Amino acid sequence: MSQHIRIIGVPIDLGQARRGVNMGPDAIRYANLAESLSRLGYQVEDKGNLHIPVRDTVEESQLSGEIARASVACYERAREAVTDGVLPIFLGGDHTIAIGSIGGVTHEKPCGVVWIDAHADFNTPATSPSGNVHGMSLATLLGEGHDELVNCGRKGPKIGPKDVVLVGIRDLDPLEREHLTRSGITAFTMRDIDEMGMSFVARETVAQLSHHGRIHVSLDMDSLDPPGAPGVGTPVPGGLTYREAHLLMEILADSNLLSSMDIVEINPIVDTSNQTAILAVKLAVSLFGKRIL
Ligand code: B3U
Ligand code: MN
Ligand code: MN
Repeated sequence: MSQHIRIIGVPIDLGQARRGVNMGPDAIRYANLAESLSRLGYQVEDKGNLHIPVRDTVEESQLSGEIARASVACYERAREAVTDGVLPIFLGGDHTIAIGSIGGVTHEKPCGVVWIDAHADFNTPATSPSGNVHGMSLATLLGEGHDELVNCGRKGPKIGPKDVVLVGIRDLDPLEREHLTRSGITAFTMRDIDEMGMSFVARETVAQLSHHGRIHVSLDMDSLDPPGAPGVGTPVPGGLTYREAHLLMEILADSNLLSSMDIVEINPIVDTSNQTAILAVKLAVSLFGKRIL
């Protein structure tokens, strides 16, 4: 695992309707991400933010085009990080950033993806009730969605259904649910976590993804239970507890396979005292840290 971490901010809020998620990167920086990772012994470099147009200046009809433009920029940064042998952490922004981050880190070779989310983000323009692109990010990465997004960085699907495991799922749209069932993707719902425990779910997740020798963690903060992480655009009750989320990070850390990460959907406007970003930083410390004993 690389001892050099590169922070890349992607302040995009074009994939959903609520303003504020574009301030996520600064909220996470303010919660001391870089200092916390330095304390673990990493060399940490902050590359600042990608330039993303302000929501109010973008016409509705131009949204997917602008998201595509941002995704290509993010893709190039992700690809460059892999070439440079550093471990990139992408700070959202909404979950559309994963189109570019995961696209870019898989430019040369595939990697496993752990998608931690209350939602599956497996809508397509045909199944989505909202039309919001952040609810389509994973389907886009598997090759279904707006053409300019599916073909961002390189043509076609970026990952296959066996390359990704979903954890924390509890809110699916009806057609999205059918689409996910047909896809063959492994999804651990909150019910699975309740019944089998996070320890089993996390170990199964690693077992399914370890063959690629590299794991990307895409952490949507709405996977957490809203009382501990209120600063998200679409909170859903019944999420991961503090302890479940940390145990997941710790078991992923034990794999020694972590190669990149997204932290997405933090909205400081609806948060209190930046607690959602503070929690995200604690989770990143568990993900990149060593066992306590
Ligand atoms: N599935 C819904 C809601 C949603 C997806 N991702 C988030 N919310 N954060 C949709 O709009 O596709
Ligand atoms: Mn998401
Ligand atoms: Mn979500």
